[in-house]
Amino acid sequence: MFKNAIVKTPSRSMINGITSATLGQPDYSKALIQHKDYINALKECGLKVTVLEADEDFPDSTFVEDVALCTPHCAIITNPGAETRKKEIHAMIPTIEQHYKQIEYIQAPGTIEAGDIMMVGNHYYIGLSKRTNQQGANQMIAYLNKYGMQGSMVTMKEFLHLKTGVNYLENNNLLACGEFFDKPDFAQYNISEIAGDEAYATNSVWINGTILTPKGFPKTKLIIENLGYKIREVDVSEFEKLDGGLSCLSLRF
Ligand code: CIR
Repeated sequence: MFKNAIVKTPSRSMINGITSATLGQPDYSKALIQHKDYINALKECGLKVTVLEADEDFPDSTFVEDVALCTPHCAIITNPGAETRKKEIHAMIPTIEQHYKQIEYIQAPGTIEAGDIMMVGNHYYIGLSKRTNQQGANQMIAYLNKYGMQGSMVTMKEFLHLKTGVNYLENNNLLACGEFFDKPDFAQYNISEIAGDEAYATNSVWINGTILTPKGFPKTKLIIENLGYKIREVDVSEFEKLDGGLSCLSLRF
């Protein structure tokens, strides 16, 4: 079970965030409303939410998931692969220090963004994406081992981050899209395939028994319902315009 979440208010500069999407520029006022509802959803799942102030210097800094991995035993501050995102870690460290005694740091030339890390119990899958390299993954696995956890690397080429295309919903259930559907790494799980036209909804998140899922993806919603979960839909259309999914908007621990 998770107890805490950290989120960060979107900045006005988010309209200049990195994106590969062709959905147009985000509407800032709408993004703020959606972000508030996201916070409400986290609270409904029983989390105590720390809300960090917006930081205009970093357009993508609302996607806090990428800058730290918060495990039950330690937190690991990442070294984001995107040049414009590297310094986002500095504003996050003091907040992490309030929650963790054991904090580790990924060092260059290692890069890693925690959107590439999927937790399954004590095991962490690490996607080797354009943002996460092998040195970063090796450092991460060494830290996980130091605290009694395990990690393994997953090759990938289609998605921005690992969790853009695959997510663990607990109880052995996995949502997977595209290249991740038949990856041997995940063969042991009960995999539900998410259709290409709903790929964005693969990034649905288990929080204390409820699944947060993006609004507007009926086929995925049905799949999750049929797996027996309670669902909370959240409209995150303005973050989708920046390739950001539900999980990216919070650290949960
Ligand atoms: C980026 O490209 O870094 C942001 N626009 C989106 C980050 C999304 N984060 C995630 O999937 N964990």
